[in-house]
Amino acid sequence: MLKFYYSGAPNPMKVALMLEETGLPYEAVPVDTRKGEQHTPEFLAINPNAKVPAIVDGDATVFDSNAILLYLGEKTGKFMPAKGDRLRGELLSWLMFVASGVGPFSGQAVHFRQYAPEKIPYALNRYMFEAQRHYGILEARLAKQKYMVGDAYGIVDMAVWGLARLIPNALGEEYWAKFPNLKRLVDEISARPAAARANELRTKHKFKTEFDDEAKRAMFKHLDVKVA
Ligand SMILES: N[C@@H](CCC(=O)N[C@@H](CS)C(=O)NCC(=O)O)C(=O)O
Repeated sequence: MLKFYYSGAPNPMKVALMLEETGLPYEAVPVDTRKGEQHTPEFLAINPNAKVPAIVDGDATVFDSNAILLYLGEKTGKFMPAKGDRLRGELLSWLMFVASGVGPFSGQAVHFRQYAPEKIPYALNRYMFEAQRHYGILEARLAKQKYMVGDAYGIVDMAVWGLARLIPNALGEEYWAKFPNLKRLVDEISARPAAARANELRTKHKFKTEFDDEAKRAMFKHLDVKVA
């Protein structure tokens, strides 16, 4: 059976949503990143980048959330345009845009806003600006069409949902007002039974909640080294 290595964080939740949407049978394997389980040799053999999510599906090992969405979309033939469809290029562009732009910039905005030991105005301004600029691009797209690609709900919407639903925590509560169409999509997806099941999954395993020194040292490896 497909093994899904996960935690309740945004990137694994995109994949949990897709697994629940497709109805594929899977075994959820918790990786408690606050305890450092992402750094065990067993997990590094699955994802050398030491992050969740990852899946092992028979002979195939796939890591990085958007790569997994694409893999599962191709495997099932669901939630994405078929090979040769004119929308395939758009799908790849938006999927990569979310993976390489929205995710990293909003991640850094959260880091400098909530976790950096010093408040560095330059870093805060740059990452808050870039996070908003990226969400603004999604907002403009969703002002013109209901879903990110074509006229059907699919894997890019799931990728967006995983990250954008945390806008209030990541950027601030007031930011929803700037992105009404993004909020419309997030709310629509969150109301789906598959999203409820994905959220419920997190309660099946007990993950550490404290963000203590052990958690910081497991997730922020740069704290222990000086490279600049
Ligand atoms: N590009 C990766 C990023 C994965 C990622 O950042 N995962 C976070 C949870 S959302 C994680 O594992 N954090 C633990 C750590 O950084 O040690 C993806 O899209 O899957």
